[in-house]
Amino acid sequence: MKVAVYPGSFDPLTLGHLDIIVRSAKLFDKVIVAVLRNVEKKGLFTIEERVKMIKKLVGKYGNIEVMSFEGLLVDFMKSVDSQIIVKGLRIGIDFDYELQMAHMNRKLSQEGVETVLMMASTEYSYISSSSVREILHFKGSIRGFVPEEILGEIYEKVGIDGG
Ligand code: COD
Repeated sequence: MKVAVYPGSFDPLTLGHLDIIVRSAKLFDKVIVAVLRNVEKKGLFTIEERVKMIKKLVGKYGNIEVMSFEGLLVDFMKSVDSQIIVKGLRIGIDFDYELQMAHMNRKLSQEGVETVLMMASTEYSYISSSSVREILHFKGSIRGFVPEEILGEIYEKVGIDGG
């Protein structure tokens, strides 16, 4: 069984992330969305909130799971018995970063883990969680950047009235 892991911060999950999740679920038997619990970086949403929102979105797919992890990604990969990391690529600088991470993770896992890079869909290739957070900071509308199903939770968290 081919189990792939799609790791990230997902603070919050965007339409670009969801697109990669759904597309990779067509390629692999199972996809685990792994939300990093980063003790050094607080983030806008708690890990529990992020996991809950993602679960709400992927519940209808039979082969997508959502989990959180701490520490090294390669250790998490081992714990779920997966050898495939999925990452999304938007623009050139994503490639530079992901190339380095892919080599790091391959070496750290003693060549037990491969990274599969998936191109972002053109319509989502400019979306990032950081720009979504910035728009929220200024109480702007994030409709069209994150899935409609989680807009309510996001607006409630930051105290925006409906958008
Ligand atoms: N369209 C398509 N893909 C996208 C889009 C979009 N609009 N936006 C983001 N993505 C991709 C990103 O390129 C990335 O692949 C993924 O989605 C997740 O994105 P983010 O921003 O939520 O998550 P990151 O980049 O902060 O996640 C970093 C990790 C959690 C993967 C990384 O820090 C990690 O593995 N940490 C664990 C410690 C470790 O093992 N480090 C490696 C050894 S040094």
